[in-house]
Amino acid sequence: MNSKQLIDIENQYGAHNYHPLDVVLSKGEGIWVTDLEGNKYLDFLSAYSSVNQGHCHPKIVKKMIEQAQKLTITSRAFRNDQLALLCKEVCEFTGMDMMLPMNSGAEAVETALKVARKWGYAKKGINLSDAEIIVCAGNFHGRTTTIVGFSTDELYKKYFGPYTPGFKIIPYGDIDALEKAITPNTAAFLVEPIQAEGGVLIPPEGYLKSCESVCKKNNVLLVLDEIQTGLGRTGKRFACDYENVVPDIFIMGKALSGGFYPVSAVATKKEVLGLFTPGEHGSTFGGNPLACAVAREALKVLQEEKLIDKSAELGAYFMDKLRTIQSKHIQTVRGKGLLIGVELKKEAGGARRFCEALQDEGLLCKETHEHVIRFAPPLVIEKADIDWAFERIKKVLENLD
Ligand code: IF1
Repeated sequence: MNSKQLIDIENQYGAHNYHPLDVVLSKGEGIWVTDLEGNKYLDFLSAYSSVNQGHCHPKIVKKMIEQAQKLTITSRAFRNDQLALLCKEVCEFTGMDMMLPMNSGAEAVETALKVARKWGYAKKGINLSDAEIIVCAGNFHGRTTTIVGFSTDELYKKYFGPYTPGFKIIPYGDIDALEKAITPNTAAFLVEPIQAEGGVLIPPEGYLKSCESVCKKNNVLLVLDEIQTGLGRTGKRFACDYENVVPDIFIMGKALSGGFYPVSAVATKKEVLGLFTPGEHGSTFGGNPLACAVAREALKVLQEEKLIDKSAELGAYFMDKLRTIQSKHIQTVRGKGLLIGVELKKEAGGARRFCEALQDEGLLCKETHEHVIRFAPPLVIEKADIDWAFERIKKVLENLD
């Protein structure tokens, strides 16, 4: 079947909850993906930063096949020989004491919210059912009914209420707002170090550090959603490393499995995750041996191939180049590591048509928040690939009316 036929079938039988570019991919290798007709594209989205290690990384492929032939799932009713080592390795990587594995990012966020509430009651002494969690305007933490309830984007939440109570929304990047919003009932502050979906929004310098000290001073847990910004994407292990911030709760997902399989995790100091008792939380697939083996290898690849340093180096190189483009459409270029947003002026008519033009040039990008083109290639990209892509990006931004 060709792409056109598959698109028609998908449009007929699949729910229309996305508006994808009309390209049907059937192969991936490193930074490259290929469509059914054999056209090759440089992947500048990395499945929203899930394939930092590159598509179909051979070491992760090998590990996944080996594990799939041995044991895939036990459920947590029994132990398996991969879980313990993933727990240990994630704790070593994050500097935390305990971790809890889940599958999707949203599930890990839900896990963090649950354990933060329990901490509020068990440790902080908040009266049962009074715990509050502070979040930021413009947030993106996933699609579950609780999480969309504290979104500020009508598209994500409007028709999906009634919403879970107990959340307070403050402006992003505003430390005074955080101080003012905290009450004796505040258990936690949940925040993204960079709002990727919000348009690659970087808060003022020192913001996270101030959040850390305000949370400490008020006995409030600092919960960082590093699902997209973590694991090297921004040129550090986690984006909070730029300010030497240590959160109480790390949430990670996406590239934790190298994009092979949904694997997410919450990692904390012992006094937080140590509060869960048997039966209070869980997941059929969370912590299964296939997922754990894949995640262990994905973490190993990230470190062995020094992908975090590469992201910092090549990200800076790429951003400097992007800033030399003379285009009437560009408002600003911003980012950290290989998470880069090119914000277009309102008059440019939206980023979508630029993404479509880039597709014709062999680059797959996805607009975010209407006016921002996001560039987030797999971290295995080389300088020569960036140079190749840059010429095409420059051409599109300079030549499109
Ligand atoms: C979609 C966005 C990216 C995330 C952060 C939690 C989650 C995500 C910081 C939930 C997920 C995704 C999911 C995907 C599109 C995407 C996205 F544009 F919508 F915001 F990446 F930028 N925290 N992000 O970025 O993780 O449950 O999906 O595993 O929902 O369409 P998940």
